[in-house]
Amino acid sequence: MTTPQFVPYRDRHEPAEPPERAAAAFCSVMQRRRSVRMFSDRPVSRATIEWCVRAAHSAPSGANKQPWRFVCVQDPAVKARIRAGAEAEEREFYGRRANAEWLRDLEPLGTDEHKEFLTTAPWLVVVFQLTHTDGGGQVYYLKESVGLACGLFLAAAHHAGLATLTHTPSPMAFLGEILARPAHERPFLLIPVGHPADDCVVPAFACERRPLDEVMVVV
Ligand code: IYR
Repeated sequence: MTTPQFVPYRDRHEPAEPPERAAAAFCSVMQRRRSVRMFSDRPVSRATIEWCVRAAHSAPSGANKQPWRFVCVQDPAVKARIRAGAEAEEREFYGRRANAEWLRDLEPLGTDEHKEFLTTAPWLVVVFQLTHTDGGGQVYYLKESVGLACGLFLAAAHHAGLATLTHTPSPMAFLGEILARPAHERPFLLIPVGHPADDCVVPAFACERRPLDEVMVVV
């Protein structure tokens, strides 16, 4: 039996302005995030990526098991292998796997099997979910935990002025093979990170959000 230990919550984040103004300011930053598929090859320092991973790693997780690994790829040869693997899966997806409704839903995004951004972006952050801890212990609420960490990563990168994409070539098993990850690590999300290309465009449709009263219910 472990006796719980508590420490005072002293290092609280207390913004200079009241909560409503602070929330509105953060919202206006987050509303300018876009999923970007046109990256510049402009470098991004390793330290920047480390800060974003630290922010992601602050996420809550079931029983604080922190069931994630962020494999951060900058090696051009590894990026090229990842691109080849992803494009092979995407050729299958667009050519065979996706049904008609799915393909129709993707039309406004203008996506296809070509994934040039996987070699242009200076970093590919491949997020793995751990089906067990490194010591073989149980993990809890795995998808929720890793999803939260990924969300914080996107917010941290955006806050730093960087663009990201949540890319999910499916199936993603090739990522574990290329990156030689152990069996208890399952690929979860592939996040290219970098500066947007100077001539970057984003789908107009992706900027639209349903009105608040459709997504929020107050009782
Ligand atoms: N993984 C494919 C297809 C794709 C699927 C969804 I759902 C998207 O929101 C975007 C793309 C691709 O990346 O092209």
